[in-house]
Amino acid sequence: MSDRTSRQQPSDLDAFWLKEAERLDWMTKPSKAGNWSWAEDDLRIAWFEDGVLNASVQCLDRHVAAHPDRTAIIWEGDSPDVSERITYREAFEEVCRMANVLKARGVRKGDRVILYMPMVPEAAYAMLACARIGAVHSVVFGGFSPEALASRIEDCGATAIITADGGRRGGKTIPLKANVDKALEKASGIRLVLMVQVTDEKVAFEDGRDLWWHEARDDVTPDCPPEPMKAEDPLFILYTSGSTGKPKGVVHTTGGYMTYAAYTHEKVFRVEPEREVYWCTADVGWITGHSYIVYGPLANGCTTLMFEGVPSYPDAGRMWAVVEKHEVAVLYTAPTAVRALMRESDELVTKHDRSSLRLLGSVGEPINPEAWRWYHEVPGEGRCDIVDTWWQTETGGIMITPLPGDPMDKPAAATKPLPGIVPAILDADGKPIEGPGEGGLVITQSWPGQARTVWGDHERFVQTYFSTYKGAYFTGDGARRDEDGDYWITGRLDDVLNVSGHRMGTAEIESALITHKAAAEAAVVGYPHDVKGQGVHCYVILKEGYEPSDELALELKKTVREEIGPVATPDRVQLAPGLPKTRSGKIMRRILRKIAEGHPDQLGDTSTLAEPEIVDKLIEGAKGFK
Ligand code: 6R9
Repeated sequence: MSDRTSRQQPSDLDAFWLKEAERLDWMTKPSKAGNWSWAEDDLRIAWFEDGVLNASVQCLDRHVAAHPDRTAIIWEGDSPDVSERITYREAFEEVCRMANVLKARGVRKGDRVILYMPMVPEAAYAMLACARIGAVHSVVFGGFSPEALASRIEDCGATAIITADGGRRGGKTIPLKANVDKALEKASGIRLVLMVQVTDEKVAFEDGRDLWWHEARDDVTPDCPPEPMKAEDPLFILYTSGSTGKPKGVVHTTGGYMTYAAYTHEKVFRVEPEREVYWCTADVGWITGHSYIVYGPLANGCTTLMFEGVPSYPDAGRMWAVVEKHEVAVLYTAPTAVRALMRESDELVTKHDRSSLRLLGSVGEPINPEAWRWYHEVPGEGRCDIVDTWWQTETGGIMITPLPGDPMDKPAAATKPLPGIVPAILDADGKPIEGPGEGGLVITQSWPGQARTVWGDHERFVQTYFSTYKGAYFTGDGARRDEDGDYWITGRLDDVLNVSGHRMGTAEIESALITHKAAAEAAVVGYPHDVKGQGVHCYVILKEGYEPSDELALELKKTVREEIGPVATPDRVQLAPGLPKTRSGKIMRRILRKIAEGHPDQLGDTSTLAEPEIVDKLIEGAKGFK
């Protein structure tokens, strides 16, 4: 057993990262590592600047040369009767074909391509096909609404979309193409909609714009030379929620991101590529799907499992059935799935053979010790280590995590940073806390996987991450360091919710609510939820002339679904007579949070409120919720 506390940090970071970059196949090797400044007036981040490479080559060509017949992707369908194995050679050819189709339809290096896909192998092909020709992909989660899709198309100025007729999830069909059509009534600039046939959904077809993949793929060759990309050319944009305004298009570039995805995937999961099956249950619409279903595992030549469905279909034993069927060695999933499954009978787990399992991973939100223990004891039979990996869309890959072989004596601790990552905990004045203590979690030195900017709004990037603490990247999370120097993530310090591992801005949900004609004002807070981690509690003030009713509350929930997507559906809508505001008009969210959490006795000082009597009415109104 290795001793966690002695995890080695390199003394020369640049030399360390330059060495790590050697794990990639460069067309031109980089001669230097980092070139960055985190000064507010001169904020720039570059890694391996003079290197030239192509991300798809890392994931395909070099493995096709070395082991063409190794399985690259195991695809498990929504239906338990359907699965497929795709070799590195087959994946390579499909990616080249898709790249050629995009090229033939005028997609060029630097163009933005939106992917709105179900969890089918073509989603991975589409990402890699864009990478192959130097187009910048932006995957939009299939659970987002046409409105959310439209705003992302517009924000990044995309010219093409790759989608499917529909997606299958838990026995239901999601009308992806119909959603695209709706989005395109609002967003302009799209010249090509490439559509994969997945379901038998009837779809509209617009000649000249729409194209079926299965028809187009036969007109092109399975060979497409990779576009030479500078290390700092963008690889993808991924939209994520913050505490203010619309979601931000986080930009990741080629050389640094690929180095970091490959490095962390190997370091944390230690997959034996020629033997083991690795399964990350995320959706490709999230950063976890980017780094740990597609780019990391494929760069390392692993067999990555892609699951189309949900853990609860056809029953809550599905995850373990898949582990058994494909002899999965490493399972990487989210606490929300663990919590949902632990409510079911253990027999649904134990009736499946899990002897192939070696390592269990957790990501996306804090895992509570109870869920950690169940995950360790029941699915993991007490013999599989757990890696509870803390990281973010903006970090590109895993940052702070236990490693396999570490003592498993601190359930739910993030423990130590990976070699090369330098975190710190700062107090309210921005002073570093040495030794045990709690405060804001920052990273003090750049690393290759770091996001470079916000698409089209560098100033917002600077403001969001580098203005809270001078000269440090602020994560938005709080953390505690214990006597052994181990880190524990305490949760977001800003107005970002984490619902079932999905990041959501309270401001976004508030804006969605007030698009309803009856809503005058809204305030959204999170509250502890047994399965989702956090639930969404909305306080809505109605306009003159509207009366509170259950129907109106339901309509408001529906409005959020339509504006953002099903993932953001509020758990509770409280139609309230007013909001607790200070005399200067600032909403006191602390009070709203305490009420939603069911702790009206812990409101603290309410003397600065303009109308203190509102509080009692809010407490009364919240009593109806479980
Ligand atoms: C990878 C991903 C990032 C936020 C992050 C934090 C929370 C993620 C966590 C965790 C505690 C973990 N978070 N992993 N909190 N323990 N192991 O999830 O990216 O969607 O950008 O969310 O999620 O609050 O700041 P993203």
